Amino acid sequence: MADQARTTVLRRAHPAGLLDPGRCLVMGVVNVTPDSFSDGGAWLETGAAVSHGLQLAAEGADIVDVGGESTRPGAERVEEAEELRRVGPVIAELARAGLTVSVDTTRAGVAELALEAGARMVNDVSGGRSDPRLPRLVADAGVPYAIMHSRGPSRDMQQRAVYEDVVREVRDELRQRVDAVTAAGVDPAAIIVDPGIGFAKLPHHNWTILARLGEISCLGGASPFPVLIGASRKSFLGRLLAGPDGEPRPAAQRDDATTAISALAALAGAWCVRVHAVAANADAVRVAAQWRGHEKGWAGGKVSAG
Ligand code: PMM
Repeated sequence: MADQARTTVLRRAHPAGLLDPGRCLVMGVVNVTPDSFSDGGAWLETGAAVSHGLQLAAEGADIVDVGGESTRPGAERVEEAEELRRVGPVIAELARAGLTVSVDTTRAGVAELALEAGARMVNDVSGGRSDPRLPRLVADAGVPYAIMHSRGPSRDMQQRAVYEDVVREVRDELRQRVDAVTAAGVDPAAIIVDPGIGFAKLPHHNWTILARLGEISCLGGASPFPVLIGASRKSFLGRLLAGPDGEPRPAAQRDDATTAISALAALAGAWCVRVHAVAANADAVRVAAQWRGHEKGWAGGKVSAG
Protein backbone atom coordinates (compact mmCIF):
# COMPACT_ATOMS: atom_id res chain seq x y z
CA MET A 1 0.00 0.00 0.00
CA ALA A 2 2.81 2.42 0.92
CA ASP A 3 4.53 1.80 -2.44
CA GLN A 4 1.27 2.27 -4.28
CA ALA A 5 0.63 5.61 -2.52
CA ARG A 6 4.12 6.86 -3.40
CA THR A 7 3.67 5.92 -7.06
CA THR A 8 0.38 7.81 -7.16
CA VAL A 9 1.66 10.96 -5.55
CA LEU A 10 4.68 11.19 -7.83
CA ARG A 11 2.34 12.43 -10.55
CA ARG A 12 2.23 16.05 -9.43
CA ALA A 13 -1.06 17.61 -10.59
CA HIS A 14 -1.62 21.29 -11.44
CA PRO A 15 -4.93 23.13 -11.78
CA ALA A 16 -5.97 24.79 -15.05
CA GLY A 17 -5.65 28.57 -15.08
CA LEU A 18 -2.39 29.22 -13.18
CA LEU A 19 1.22 29.22 -14.37
CA ASP A 20 3.06 25.95 -13.73
CA PRO A 21 6.74 26.43 -12.86
CA GLY A 22 7.22 22.65 -12.71
CA ARG A 23 7.63 22.54 -8.94
CA CYS A 24 5.54 22.89 -5.82
CA LEU A 25 4.24 26.46 -5.51
CA VAL A 26 4.51 28.70 -2.45
CA MET A 27 1.43 30.60 -1.29
CA GLY A 28 2.20 33.46 1.10
CA VAL A 29 -0.42 34.27 3.76
CA VAL A 30 -1.74 37.82 4.23
CA ASN A 31 -4.14 37.77 7.17
CA VAL A 32 -6.03 41.07 7.31
CA THR A 33 -7.46 40.09 10.69
CA PRO A 34 -7.09 41.16 14.33
CA ASP A 35 -7.17 37.59 15.68
CA SER A 36 -5.38 35.01 13.47
CA PHE A 37 -3.43 32.59 15.65
CA SER A 38 0.10 33.44 14.56
CA ASP A 39 0.03 36.99 13.20
CA GLY A 40 -3.34 38.44 14.27
CA GLY A 41 -3.36 42.24 14.06
CA ALA A 42 0.01 42.58 12.33
CA TRP A 43 -1.48 43.35 8.89
CA LEU A 44 -4.94 44.69 9.76
CA GLU A 45 -4.33 48.12 8.28
CA THR A 46 -4.58 48.23 4.44
CA GLY A 47 -1.16 49.80 3.84
CA ALA A 48 0.60 47.29 6.11
CA ALA A 49 -1.19 44.35 4.47
CA VAL A 50 -0.28 45.56 0.96
CA SER A 51 3.38 46.04 1.92
CA HIS A 52 3.41 42.60 3.49
CA GLY A 53 1.94 40.99 0.34
CA LEU A 54 4.52 42.74 -1.87
CA GLN A 55 7.29 41.62 0.49
CA LEU A 56 6.09 37.99 0.35
CA ALA A 57 6.06 38.14 -3.46
CA ALA A 58 9.59 39.61 -3.46
CA GLU A 59 10.69 36.70 -1.25
CA GLY A 60 9.36 34.20 -3.77
CA ALA A 61 5.64 33.67 -3.14
CA ASP A 62 3.98 32.44 -6.34
CA ILE A 63 0.54 33.32 -4.96
CA VAL A 64 -0.53 35.58 -2.09
CA ASP A 65 -3.61 34.45 -0.18
CA VAL A 66 -5.58 37.33 1.32
CA GLY A 67 -8.10 36.60 4.07
CA GLY A 68 -10.26 38.80 6.29
CA GLU A 69 -11.72 36.25 8.69
CA SER A 70 -9.73 34.17 11.19
CA THR A 71 -10.39 30.42 11.12
CA ARG A 72 -8.38 29.50 14.21
CA PRO A 73 -10.13 26.97 16.47
CA GLY A 74 -12.81 28.72 18.52
CA ALA A 75 -12.95 31.85 16.30
CA GLU A 76 -16.28 33.66 15.94
CA ARG A 77 -17.50 34.79 12.51
CA VAL A 78 -17.13 38.37 11.29
CA GLU A 79 -19.82 40.27 9.37
CA GLU A 80 -19.55 40.02 5.59
CA ALA A 81 -19.31 43.82 5.24
CA GLU A 82 -16.34 43.87 7.62
CA GLU A 83 -14.61 40.99 5.81
CA LEU A 84 -15.02 42.88 2.54
CA ARG A 85 -13.78 46.12 4.03
CA ARG A 86 -10.62 44.32 5.15
CA VAL A 87 -9.71 42.39 2.00
CA GLY A 88 -11.15 44.46 -0.91
CA PRO A 89 -8.56 47.28 -1.08
CA VAL A 90 -5.65 44.93 -0.31
CA ILE A 91 -6.57 42.55 -3.13
CA ALA A 92 -7.11 45.44 -5.58
CA GLU A 93 -3.65 46.90 -4.85
CA LEU A 94 -1.80 43.58 -4.94
CA ALA A 95 -3.50 42.56 -8.19
CA ARG A 96 -2.70 45.96 -9.69
CA ALA A 97 0.94 45.35 -8.80
CA GLY A 98 0.81 42.17 -10.92
CA LEU A 99 0.69 39.56 -8.13
CA THR A 100 -1.32 36.35 -8.42
CA VAL A 101 -3.85 36.81 -5.63
CA SER A 102 -6.07 34.23 -4.01
CA VAL A 103 -8.96 35.16 -1.72
CA ASP A 104 -9.39 33.10 1.46
CA THR A 105 -13.13 33.25 2.07
CA THR A 106 -16.18 31.05 2.54
CA ARG A 107 -18.61 33.69 1.24
CA ALA A 108 -19.79 34.19 -2.36
CA GLY A 109 -20.29 37.93 -1.77
CA VAL A 110 -16.67 38.38 -0.72
CA ALA A 111 -15.32 36.12 -3.48
CA GLU A 112 -17.31 38.01 -6.11
CA LEU A 113 -15.86 41.39 -5.19
CA ALA A 114 -12.41 39.88 -4.75
CA LEU A 115 -12.51 38.45 -8.28
CA GLU A 116 -13.71 41.81 -9.61
CA ALA A 117 -10.78 43.41 -7.79
CA GLY A 118 -8.35 41.09 -9.57
CA ALA A 119 -8.10 37.90 -7.47
CA ARG A 120 -7.44 34.86 -9.67
CA MET A 121 -8.24 32.02 -7.30
CA VAL A 122 -10.68 31.19 -4.47
CA ASN A 123 -9.54 29.38 -1.31
CA ASP A 124 -12.58 28.07 0.58
CA VAL A 125 -11.85 26.42 3.94
CA SER A 126 -15.46 25.19 4.08
CA GLY A 127 -15.11 23.30 0.79
CA GLY A 128 -18.31 24.87 -0.54
CA ARG A 129 -20.38 23.95 2.52
CA SER A 130 -20.64 27.36 4.10
CA ASP A 131 -22.23 29.21 1.17
CA PRO A 132 -23.80 27.15 -1.66
CA ARG A 133 -23.62 30.21 -3.93
CA LEU A 134 -19.82 30.13 -3.80
CA PRO A 135 -19.25 27.02 -5.99
CA ARG A 136 -21.67 28.43 -8.59
CA LEU A 137 -19.81 31.75 -8.61
CA VAL A 138 -16.46 29.96 -9.02
CA ALA A 139 -17.93 27.87 -11.85
CA ASP A 140 -19.06 30.99 -13.70
CA ALA A 141 -15.73 32.75 -13.13
CA GLY A 142 -13.75 29.68 -14.24
CA VAL A 143 -10.97 30.25 -11.68
CA PRO A 144 -9.01 27.64 -9.65
CA TYR A 145 -10.91 26.63 -6.52
CA ALA A 146 -9.23 25.21 -3.40
CA ILE A 147 -11.65 23.15 -1.35
CA MET A 148 -10.48 22.25 2.12
CA HIS A 149 -11.58 19.47 4.43
CA SER A 150 -13.14 20.48 7.72
CA ARG A 151 -16.08 19.41 9.81
CA GLY A 152 -18.06 22.58 10.34
CA PRO A 153 -17.38 26.06 11.69
CA SER A 154 -14.14 26.93 13.50
CA ARG A 155 -16.07 27.69 16.71
CA ASP A 156 -16.42 24.03 17.73
CA MET A 157 -14.61 22.04 15.02
CA GLN A 158 -12.09 20.40 17.38
CA GLN A 159 -14.93 18.50 19.04
CA ARG A 160 -15.44 16.73 15.69
CA ALA A 161 -11.84 15.46 15.50
CA VAL A 162 -12.96 11.86 15.93
CA TYR A 163 -11.83 9.36 13.29
CA GLU A 164 -11.46 5.60 12.96
CA ASP A 165 -9.29 5.93 9.86
CA VAL A 166 -8.45 9.59 9.32
CA VAL A 167 -7.03 9.20 5.78
CA ARG A 168 -10.03 7.25 4.50
CA GLU A 169 -12.56 9.57 6.16
CA VAL A 170 -10.87 12.81 5.05
CA ARG A 171 -10.50 11.42 1.53
CA ASP A 172 -14.15 10.30 1.36
CA GLU A 173 -15.45 13.57 2.81
CA LEU A 174 -13.31 15.56 0.35
CA ARG A 175 -14.62 13.37 -2.48
CA GLN A 176 -18.18 14.30 -1.44
CA ARG A 177 -17.22 17.99 -1.57
CA VAL A 178 -15.62 17.52 -5.02
CA ASP A 179 -18.81 15.81 -6.25
CA ALA A 180 -20.97 18.60 -4.79
CA VAL A 181 -19.00 21.46 -6.33
CA THR A 182 -18.73 19.74 -9.71
CA ALA A 183 -22.52 19.21 -9.59
CA ALA A 184 -22.74 22.99 -9.10
CA GLY A 185 -20.77 23.44 -12.34
CA VAL A 186 -17.12 23.70 -11.21
CA ASP A 187 -14.69 22.23 -13.76
CA PRO A 188 -12.86 19.29 -12.10
CA ALA A 189 -9.65 20.55 -13.73
CA ALA A 190 -9.93 23.75 -11.66
CA ILE A 191 -10.19 21.95 -8.30
CA ILE A 192 -7.42 21.86 -5.70
CA VAL A 193 -7.95 19.70 -2.61
CA ASP A 194 -6.64 20.46 0.86
CA PRO A 195 -6.86 17.99 3.77
CA GLY A 196 -7.22 20.89 6.23
CA ILE A 197 -4.27 20.44 8.57
CA GLY A 198 -5.43 21.51 12.06
CA PHE A 199 -9.11 21.76 11.08
CA ALA A 200 -11.07 19.21 13.13
CA LYS A 201 -7.80 17.26 13.51
CA LEU A 202 -5.67 16.32 16.50
CA PRO A 203 -1.87 16.29 16.13
CA HIS A 204 -1.65 12.57 15.27
CA HIS A 205 -4.36 13.03 12.60
CA ASN A 206 -2.26 15.78 10.98
CA TRP A 207 0.89 13.62 10.94
CA THR A 208 -0.95 10.61 9.49
CA ILE A 209 -2.41 12.73 6.70
CA LEU A 210 0.94 14.32 5.86
CA ALA A 211 2.66 10.94 5.73
CA ARG A 212 0.01 9.57 3.33
CA LEU A 213 -0.63 12.49 0.97
CA GLY A 214 -0.76 10.23 -2.07
CA GLU A 215 -3.94 8.59 -0.85
CA ILE A 216 -5.53 12.00 -0.30
CA SER A 217 -4.61 13.34 -3.73
CA CYS A 218 -6.46 10.61 -5.67
CA LEU A 219 -9.60 10.70 -3.49
CA GLY A 220 -10.14 7.04 -4.27
CA GLY A 221 -10.15 7.61 -8.06
CA ALA A 222 -7.52 7.18 -10.76
CA SER A 223 -6.34 10.73 -11.37
CA PRO A 224 -4.69 12.90 -8.74
CA PHE A 225 -5.98 16.34 -7.79
CA PRO A 226 -3.50 19.11 -6.98
CA VAL A 227 -2.98 19.13 -3.20
CA LEU A 228 -2.57 22.29 -1.10
CA ILE A 229 -1.01 21.96 2.36
CA GLY A 230 -1.42 24.59 5.09
CA ALA A 231 0.70 23.44 8.03
CA SER A 232 2.48 26.74 8.65
CA ARG A 233 3.06 27.52 12.36
CA LYS A 234 0.14 25.32 13.40
CA SER A 235 -0.18 24.04 16.93
CA PHE A 236 0.78 20.42 16.20
CA LEU A 237 4.27 21.79 15.40
CA GLY A 238 4.31 23.67 18.69
CA ARG A 239 3.41 20.43 20.44
CA LEU A 240 6.15 18.47 18.60
CA LEU A 241 8.76 21.07 19.57
CA ALA A 242 7.63 21.55 23.18
CA GLY A 243 10.35 22.47 25.67
CA PRO A 244 11.44 20.27 28.58
CA ASP A 245 8.67 21.86 30.69
CA GLY A 246 6.09 20.58 28.19
CA GLU A 247 5.16 24.12 27.03
CA PRO A 248 4.40 24.14 23.28
CA ARG A 249 6.87 26.11 21.14
CA PRO A 250 5.26 29.54 20.38
CA ALA A 251 3.84 30.12 16.89
CA ALA A 252 6.54 32.66 15.97
CA GLN A 253 9.22 29.98 16.49
CA ARG A 254 7.71 27.28 14.26
CA ASP A 255 8.98 28.52 10.89
CA ASP A 256 11.93 26.10 10.62
CA ALA A 257 9.61 23.16 11.25
CA THR A 258 7.21 24.62 8.66
CA THR A 259 10.07 24.69 6.14
CA ALA A 260 10.79 21.02 6.84
CA ILE A 261 7.14 20.18 6.17
CA SER A 262 7.27 22.17 2.92
CA ALA A 263 10.30 20.23 1.67
CA LEU A 264 8.69 16.89 2.52
CA ALA A 265 5.26 17.82 1.14
CA ALA A 266 6.84 19.07 -2.09
CA LEU A 267 8.84 15.84 -2.34
CA ALA A 268 5.62 13.89 -1.88
CA GLY A 269 4.07 15.76 -4.83
CA ALA A 270 2.06 18.54 -3.17
CA TRP A 271 0.97 21.23 -5.61
CA CYS A 272 1.41 24.15 -3.19
CA VAL A 273 2.33 24.97 0.41
CA ARG A 274 0.58 27.84 2.22
CA VAL A 275 3.06 29.59 4.54
CA HIS A 276 3.55 32.74 6.61
CA ALA A 277 7.35 33.14 6.18
CA VAL A 278 8.06 32.71 2.48
CA ALA A 279 11.81 32.95 1.82
CA ALA A 280 12.98 29.68 3.39
CA ASN A 281 9.97 27.79 2.01
CA ALA A 282 10.70 29.09 -1.49
CA ASP A 283 14.17 27.56 -1.14
CA ALA A 284 12.75 24.32 0.27
CA VAL A 285 10.41 23.68 -2.68
CA ARG A 286 13.28 24.25 -5.11
CA VAL A 287 15.43 21.74 -3.24
CA ALA A 288 12.55 19.25 -3.34
CA ALA A 289 12.08 19.81 -7.09
CA GLN A 290 15.72 18.90 -7.73
CA TRP A 291 15.44 15.89 -5.44
CA ARG A 292 12.31 14.68 -7.24
CA GLY A 293 13.87 15.34 -10.61
CA HIS A 294 16.81 13.10 -9.77
CA GLU A 295 14.77 10.24 -8.35
CA LYS A 296 15.31 7.10 -10.38
CA GLY A 297 12.54 6.50 -12.86
CA TRP A 298 10.83 9.88 -12.52
CA ALA A 299 10.56 11.65 -15.84
CA GLY A 300 8.78 14.97 -15.13
CA GLY A 301 9.86 18.34 -13.73
CA LYS A 302 12.81 20.60 -14.31
CA VAL A 303 16.28 19.41 -13.44
CA SER A 304 19.30 21.71 -13.59
CA ALA A 305 22.93 20.70 -13.79
CA GLY A 306 23.77 22.77 -10.70
N1 PMM B 1 -5.38 27.41 7.24
C1 PMM B 1 -5.77 28.60 7.71
C2 PMM B 1 -6.47 29.51 6.89
N2 PMM B 1 -6.74 29.19 5.60
N3 PMM B 1 -6.64 27.67 3.82
C3 PMM B 1 -6.27 26.49 3.34
N4 PMM B 1 -6.57 26.15 2.06
N5 PMM B 1 -5.60 25.57 4.10
C4 PMM B 1 -5.27 25.82 5.40
O1 PMM B 1 -4.68 24.94 6.04
C5 PMM B 1 -5.66 27.07 5.95
C6 PMM B 1 -6.35 27.99 5.11
C7 PMM B 1 -5.48 28.96 9.12
O2 PMM B 1 -4.21 29.50 9.20
P1 PMM B 1 -3.91 31.09 9.28
O3 PMM B 1 -4.67 31.59 10.47
O4 PMM B 1 -2.48 31.15 9.47
O5 PMM B 1 -4.33 31.77 8.04
